[in-house]
Amino acid sequence: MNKITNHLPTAELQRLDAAHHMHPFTANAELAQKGARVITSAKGVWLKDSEGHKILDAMAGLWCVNIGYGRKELAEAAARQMEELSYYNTFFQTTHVPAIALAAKLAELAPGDLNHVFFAGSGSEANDTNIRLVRRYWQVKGQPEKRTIIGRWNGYHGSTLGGGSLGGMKSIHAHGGKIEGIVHIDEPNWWAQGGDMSPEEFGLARARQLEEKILELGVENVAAFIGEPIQGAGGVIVPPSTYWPEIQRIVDKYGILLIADEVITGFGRTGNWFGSETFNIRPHIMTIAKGLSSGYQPIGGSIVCDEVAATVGGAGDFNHGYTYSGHPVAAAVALENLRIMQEEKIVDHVRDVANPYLAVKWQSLTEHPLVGEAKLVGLMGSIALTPNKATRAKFATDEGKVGYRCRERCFANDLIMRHVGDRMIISPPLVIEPSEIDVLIERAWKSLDETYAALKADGWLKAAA
Ligand code: PXG
Repeated sequence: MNKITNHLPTAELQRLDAAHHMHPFTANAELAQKGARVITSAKGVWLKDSEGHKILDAMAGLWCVNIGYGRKELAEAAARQMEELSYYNTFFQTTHVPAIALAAKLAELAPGDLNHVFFAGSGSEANDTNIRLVRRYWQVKGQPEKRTIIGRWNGYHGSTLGGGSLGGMKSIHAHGGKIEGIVHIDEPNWWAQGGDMSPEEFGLARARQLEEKILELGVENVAAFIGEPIQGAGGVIVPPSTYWPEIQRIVDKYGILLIADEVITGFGRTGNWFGSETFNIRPHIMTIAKGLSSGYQPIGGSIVCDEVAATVGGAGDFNHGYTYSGHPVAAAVALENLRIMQEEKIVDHVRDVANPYLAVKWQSLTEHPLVGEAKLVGLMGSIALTPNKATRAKFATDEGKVGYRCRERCFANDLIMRHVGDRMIISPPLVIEPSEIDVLIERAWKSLDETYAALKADGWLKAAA
């Protein structure tokens, strides 16, 4: 049997990894020197590595393992589906039961008249679909010049050329460029950019940039606005309460399409099925991936409202699709994941148990000398590290260096907590229990203490001028 073995010594695995495996978003030569940590198995919220460490995964993999690791039911659903129908496409007037059932289930779960699903293999692919979908929509409506899409600086929508262009990460644009017809407005990041404004004033000001941008471009040229209800990869930036209502007002006023990228915020992450519900947003299209299958299979998609689906679907072929759109095995696994989420009331667990329990402890981290603000919505949280809380100062060292050191301390303490710049972020599996939250907080305090001591010793507690 051709079994994938874990029995090689760690150093040998690391050597092979360094020799042959190109890691995403990684300085590969640097990692080769150090050796990647080899993860071998996982159960619930816990990872195990090749050295036997038991690591608390407060990132749910990459924001995706919502129901926790190692659920046998999903493995069985995959095996059953592979035996029955391992693959068939949905391109040429055929369909299959898993894609039908999953599309119908998503139409039931999604708010409003988001009733139609275009499947993809990932969030990036789904956002590429969205670019073509909104441009095609306006073309069919007889307004082909309406094709510019407005996104946000520091937004993240994937790393295909389309997804990376919708996103506002300059570091991504710098590697391979950006497609035409996508522009960006500033993000609603009050902590870093709010200056002397109150969060509410700042939220309004940032949302009004959308109106300014529409007027500058001419509404006749604007197809859509895309945003994550909460920016995830950008550092768990929770917008001020005034932000989304104002965005919604502007979108409604000018009649452009609204795409809510729910790749992270979907499937319970914010304490509702979708972040759009948490923030009272009414998107025409929702991007989904990650928690849709809890990461057990790669699958994503766009959930599309009646009007957009009818317009695009009523005008002949839409020349777009992926070999694995609606892949039967991925769809069967996603369905089983959603069944578990519903039957075990996992969204209720987030809202009624895990969030309230974590919220108090998460907020108490602001008592630590390094921690400025602490934000938590559902089970998506961030803390801002700062040398001066009163002025919300940045460190004198390059942005991200302190965050990186803190992440290294977390790693050493068997806690996966990521850094984005000098913000530390969490997004644990939604099934996390209070006793596990205690461990998370204990390890976070220890890591912060160690970071603080190290910064102090190295003279790194200085604020930027
Ligand atoms: N939209 C959003 C909001 C995302 O967070 C994507 C689209 C793209 O999904 P795929 O499946 O193509 O990766 C994402 C993915 C990070 C990190 O460092 C975040 C993501 C992916 C990789 C790394 O936080 N989010």
